[in-house]
Amino acid sequence: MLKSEYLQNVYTQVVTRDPDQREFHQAVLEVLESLDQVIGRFPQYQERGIVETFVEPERMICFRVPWVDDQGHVQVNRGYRIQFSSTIGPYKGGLRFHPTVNLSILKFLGFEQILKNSLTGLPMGGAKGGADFDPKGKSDGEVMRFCQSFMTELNRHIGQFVDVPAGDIGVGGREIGYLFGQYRRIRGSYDAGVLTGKGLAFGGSLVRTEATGYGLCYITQEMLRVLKNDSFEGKTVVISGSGNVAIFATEKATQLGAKVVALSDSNGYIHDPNGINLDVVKDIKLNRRGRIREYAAEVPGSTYHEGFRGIWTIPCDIALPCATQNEIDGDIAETIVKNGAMAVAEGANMPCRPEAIRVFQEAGLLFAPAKAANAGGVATSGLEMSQNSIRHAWTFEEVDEKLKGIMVNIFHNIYNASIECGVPGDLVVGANIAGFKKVADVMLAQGTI
Ligand code: NDP
Ligand code: 2IT
Repeated sequence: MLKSEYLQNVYTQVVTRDPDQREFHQAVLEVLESLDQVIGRFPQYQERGIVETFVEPERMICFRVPWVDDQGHVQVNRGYRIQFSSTIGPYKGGLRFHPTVNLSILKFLGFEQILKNSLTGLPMGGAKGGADFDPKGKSDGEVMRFCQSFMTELNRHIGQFVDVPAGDIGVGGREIGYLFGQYRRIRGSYDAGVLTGKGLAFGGSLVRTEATGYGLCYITQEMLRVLKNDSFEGKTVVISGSGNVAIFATEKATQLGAKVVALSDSNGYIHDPNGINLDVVKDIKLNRRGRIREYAAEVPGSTYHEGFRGIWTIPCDIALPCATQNEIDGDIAETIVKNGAMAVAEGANMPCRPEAIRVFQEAGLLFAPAKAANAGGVATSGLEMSQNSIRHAWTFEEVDEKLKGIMVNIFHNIYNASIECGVPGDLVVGANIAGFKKVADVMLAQGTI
C-alpha cells in the first residue's frame, strides 16, 4: 500500500485497467514506491495529473506479421510497437523477438525506457516493440522474410524524428540490417537515423555492439570506486546470459581485471573456474549461433549444468544478471548474499524481482538498477543518431570516451538524487526520481493535454 492516496489511486487504476499485465504492474509499482517518498514536495504533479498520464502509453500499435517459412507454409506472428512517451524526444527503444513477447512485457520495457533514456541526458523519448516470433532454429532466409514483413507494417509508424527502434533480445545486427533494407526499399529514401545498431558500413556507430555490456561495467566501476573505494580488479564475477549484453560485459569486466567464471542461456550454465575464454564464447554464440553448453566440450576444466537458475549458486564478488526479466527471486538473492557478494548491477531489464532487490539492499550490497546500469546501449544509440545527423563517424575511442562519460554522469546523478531524497546510496530511488523528474517537469512545461 502506498502512503500517498494519489499514487495509490494511480496504481489501482493501472491494475484495474489491465489486470493481467503483471510485469507492467511490477515496473510501475517500483517507480510509484520511489515517488511515494517525495511526492509531498511536488503538489503540481497531482494538480496537473502528471503521474496518471505518465503511466499510460501515448500510443500502442499492434499488427499481424505474415511470412513464408522454408517449407512454403504461411506463418503468422503478432507485432507491436509501444510508443510510450515522446516528451523529451522521438520515441526510442529496442525491438524484442521472443516467443514470450506480449503487451505486458513490452509495456514494462517501454515504461522503463522512458526513465532510462531520460537518465542518459540525451533527447530521447521511450518506446519498445517486437513480436512473438522465435528466431531460434530459423534459417537466415526465414529471419529475413520475417523482418521484411514486420517492417512492411512498422515503417509507417517510425522515422528519425518520430520513433527510432533498435535491437533487444533476438534482434541484433543481422535483423537490423534486414529491417533497414526493407525500410529503405519501401520509402525510397536513405534515412539512416531511422534505426540504430546498424552495420558500420551503412551508418552504424562504433561501440554500439559493445555499449550495453561496456556501459554496465563502467557504471559498476564508478559505483565501486565512490561507495567502496574498490574496483573490478581481482574480483570474481558471475554473468547470466550469453547474448550481446553478457558477452561484452564479460569482455570489459575482464579488461578491468576481474575474472568472469560463469555464463548461461535459457537451458543451462557453464562454470569455468579459470576464467571464461571469451574467444571460444564469441565463436560459439556470434559465429555459429550455438548453445552455451558447447563451451564445456571445448574448454578443459569447465563444466556445463542444466537449468539456468543454478548459475547463482556459484560464489562471486560481483553479480551481473544479463539474460532476462525476473530471473533472480528472493531465494536466489539470499544465496548470492550468503556466498559473500558485494555488488549487483542489472545488465538485463528488471532481472531482479522486488523481493530480491530488498534482500540485496538490506544486506548492504551495492545495487545498480537496470534503468541506470544498462543505459549505455541506448546512450550509444543516441550517439549513433547524432553521427547520422551530422553525416560523420567518430572513432572507437571517441565513442567509448563519450559512453564512459555518460555512465559516470548517470551514477553521480542517481547517487546525488538518492541523497536529496534522504536515502543515500539507494540507487533504485535515485534512478527512479532523477529519471522521472526530468520528464515530469517537461510535461508540466509543455502541457500534457
Ligand atoms: P540476446 O538475444 O543477445 O541474448 C539474450 C540472452 O538471454 C541469451 O543468452 C538468452 O538465452 C537469454 N535469455 C533470453 N530469454 C531468456 C529466458 N526467458 N530465460 C533465460 N534466459 C533467457 O539479448 P541481449 O543480450 O541484447 O539482451 C539481454 C537483456 O539485456 C535483456 O533483458 C534486454 O532487454 C537487455 N538490454 C539489452 C540491450 C541491448 O543493447 N541489446 C540494452 C539494454 C538492455 P537463449 O539463447 O537460450 O534464449
Ligand atoms: O533496453 C534497451 O535499452 C535496449 N534494448 C536498447 C534500445 C536502443 O534504442 O538502443
